[in-house]
Amino acid sequence: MARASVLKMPDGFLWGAATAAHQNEGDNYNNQWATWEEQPSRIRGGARCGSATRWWDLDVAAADFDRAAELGLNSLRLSVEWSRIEPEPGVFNAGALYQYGQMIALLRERGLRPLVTLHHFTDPLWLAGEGGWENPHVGDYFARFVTRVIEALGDQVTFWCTINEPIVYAYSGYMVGNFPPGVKDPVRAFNVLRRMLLVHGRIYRLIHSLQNNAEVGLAHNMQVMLPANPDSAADRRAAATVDHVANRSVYTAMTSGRLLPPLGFGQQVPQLIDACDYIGLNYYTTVRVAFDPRRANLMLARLAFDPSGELSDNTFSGGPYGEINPHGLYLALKQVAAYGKPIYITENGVPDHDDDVRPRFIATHLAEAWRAIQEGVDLRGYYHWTLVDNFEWCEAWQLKFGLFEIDHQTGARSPKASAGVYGRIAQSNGVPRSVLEKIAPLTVADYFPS
Ligand code: IFM
Repeated sequence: MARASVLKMPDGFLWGAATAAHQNEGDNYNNQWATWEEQPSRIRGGARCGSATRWWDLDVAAADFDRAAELGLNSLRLSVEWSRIEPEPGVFNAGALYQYGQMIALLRERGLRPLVTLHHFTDPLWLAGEGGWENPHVGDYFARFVTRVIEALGDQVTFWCTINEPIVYAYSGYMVGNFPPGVKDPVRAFNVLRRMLLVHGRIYRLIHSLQNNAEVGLAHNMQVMLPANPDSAADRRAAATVDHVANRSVYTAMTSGRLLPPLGFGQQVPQLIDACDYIGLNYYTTVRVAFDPRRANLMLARLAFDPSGELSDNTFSGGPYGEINPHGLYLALKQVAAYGKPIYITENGVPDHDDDVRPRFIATHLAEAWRAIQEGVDLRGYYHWTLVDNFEWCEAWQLKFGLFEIDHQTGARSPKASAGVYGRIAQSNGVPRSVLEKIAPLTVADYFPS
C-alpha cells in the first residue's frame, strides 16, 4: 500500500502509445491486408483502411506526435511497413526508408523515444504470393529486410520489437481464418508460430551483430487463463493446458530456447536461447477456461469471458472483445517476471466507443502494474494502445481504441477524456490518488492506506 499520494513508477519509466504502420499510415496497397479487404465479408461492413489516420503524410504524423508529447508521453511505438520498404523481392525503396528516418526524427525532436516494430501483421504481396511465413526462406527474406532497416534507422533507433504477436498472426490467419490467408488448420498454425519464433531468434542475433547497444524483444499477446470454476480440478487443469499452449510455450522458447509441445518435443534451439533483452507484454483481457470433454480437438477446453464480469465493446462476430480485468494485468506481469527479463507493457487498451470505460481502465490497470512492481517485477514502461482511433483489422473502424477521436471527413482529432487521464498519470510518473478517487473510488483503499 502506498503512503504517498501517487502510485509512483520507477525513474526512467517509459510512457508511450503503441501504433502500427498499416493501421495508421494509409495507402498501403502492396500488402496482403490490402487484397484481403477487397474480398467480400472479410472486413466489418465492407470498410476499407484507405488513408487510415494519414501518418504517411509527415505533417499529420508530426501533429499527432505533438499531441503525444503534450500529454507528457516520452515514447512511441510504431512499425515499419515491409511492403513499402521492399516492394519487390530484393528491391529496396530508398525514399521510403528516408521517410521513416524523418518520421523517427520527428519523434526524437519531441522527446519521444522510438520503439520500432519490424513486423506487425502485414507482409508484402510478393511474400504472401510465395507462401508467407510458411515459406522456409522467409527467415532469409526477413533478415535481408531487417538489415536494410537497421542500416537506415540504426543511428536513431536502438529499441526494437522484432515481431508483433506471432500467436495472433498464426492463430487468426491459420486457425480461425479471420485474418489473411484465411486458413483453418491448427497444424499449419503451429508451424507458422514456430517459424515466427525461430526467425525472431535469428533476427535478435542479427540486430545485435549490427548494433551493439540494441535492446531487442518480441511482443506477445497474453490472455490470462483462469479456471472458470477455481474449485474444479478439471477446470484448473484445462486452464493450465491452454495457458501452456498460448503463453508459456512462447515465453519458454524465447528465453530457454526450448520448443515445448505444440511447438516441438522439448528440443533446445541455440538461436532461441536467451533471445530477448526484454519481454513485450500485450495485455487486453482475461479468459475463463472450463474443461469440456466434447472439445477433443480444442484441448478439451471451452473458453469464455466471465459472464458476471465487465465486458468491452462487441466484435464483428457478435461476442465481446474481452473481459475488463485489471487484476489480470498483475497476474500476467507476475507470470512473465518468472522468465527473468525486464518487461515492457507493449500494448494495453480497450475498445470503448464512447470512452466511458477507458479512463478507469487506464488508471486501474496501471495501479495493478504498480502493485506488481512493488513485488519486485522489473516493469520499465507502458504503451497504451492506441493514440488515435485507427484501422482495427477485420473490425475496421467500429472498435475504437484511441485516446483521440478522428473525424474522417476533415482529419481533425479531438482528445477523449481518457487522454486527459493518461496525460495526468504520465506527468505524475504514476497514478495519483486523486485520479483513482475521481474515476475508480472503490479501488482507492486497495492501494492507499486510510
Ligand atoms: O489493433 C491491434 C494491434 O494491431 C495488435 N494488438 C491488439 C490490437 C487491438 O486489437
